[in-house]
Amino acid sequence: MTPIITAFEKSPDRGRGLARDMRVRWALEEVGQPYDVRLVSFREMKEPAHRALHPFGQIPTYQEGDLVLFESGSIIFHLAERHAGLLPDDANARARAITWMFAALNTVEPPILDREAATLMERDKPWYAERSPILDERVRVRLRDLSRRLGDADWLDAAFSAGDLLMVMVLRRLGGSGLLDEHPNLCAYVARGEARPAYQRAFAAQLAVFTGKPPDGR
Ligand code: GTB
Repeated sequence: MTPIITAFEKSPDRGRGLARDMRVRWALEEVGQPYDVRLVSFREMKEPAHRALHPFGQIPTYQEGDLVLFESGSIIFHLAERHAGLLPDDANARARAITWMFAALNTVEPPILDREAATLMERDKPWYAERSPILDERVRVRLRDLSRRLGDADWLDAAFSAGDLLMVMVLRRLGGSGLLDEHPNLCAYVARGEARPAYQRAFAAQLAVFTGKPPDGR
C-alpha cells in the first residue's frame, strides 16, 4: 500500500526544502518506500477533513491504509521501525539513535524556531534589538555543544540514522543566519546529509511542486 503524505500546495519557502514534508520525503527515500503526495492549501489545512488527519491543521500528515499519523518526528520513527535503513539493529545503538531524534526536535530545534519566529514576526517591535542577541546566543550554546560532540565524525553515532536526518533538517533552518558558519564541522555535516542520494531525490520532488516542473527536468 502506497502511503500518502501531505505538503503545502504553495510552500512559503519557495522550494528550499524547509517545510516539514521534506524530512518525511527524505526518510521515505532513504528506506526506498514509494509515496504519493496530496497538496493542500492553507485554507484546506484548517478545514474539518484535514483536521481529521491533523488536529492542529498542519502538514505533514501520513496515511497508510487505516493508519493516520501527524508530527514529522513520529512519522519518521514509524518508517524507521518498519523499514531497514534509518535505525541500527543493535538495541543500544538503536536507543542512542532515537535519543538523537529527540535531541534534534526537543533540544536543538526549539531555540532555532524561537529565533526564526522572532526574525519573522517581531522585527518591527521595540524589543527586537534587545531580544535578538539573546535568541542568537541560545542557538549558539546548542551549536557549540553539538559541534563539540560531533567532532570530526561523519555522523552523530557511527552510522547515519534517523537522528542525523532530523538533526540535519533542523540545522538547515539556520541557513543564511551565519550561525552555522561558526562551526565548519556542522556545515560539513549538513552538506554530508544533503549529498545523500535519498536527500537529493526528496529535495527535487518538493522543489518540483514549487516550479511546477517534474523533478528530472523533462
Ligand atoms: N511539530 C510539527 C511537525 O514536526 O510535524 C510541526 C508541523 C508544522 O509546523 N507544520 C507547518 C504548517 O503546517 C509547516 S512546516 N504550518 C501551517 C500552519 O500551522 O497553519 C513549518 C515551516 C513553514 C514554512 C517554512 N518556510 O517557509 O521556510 C518553514 C517551515
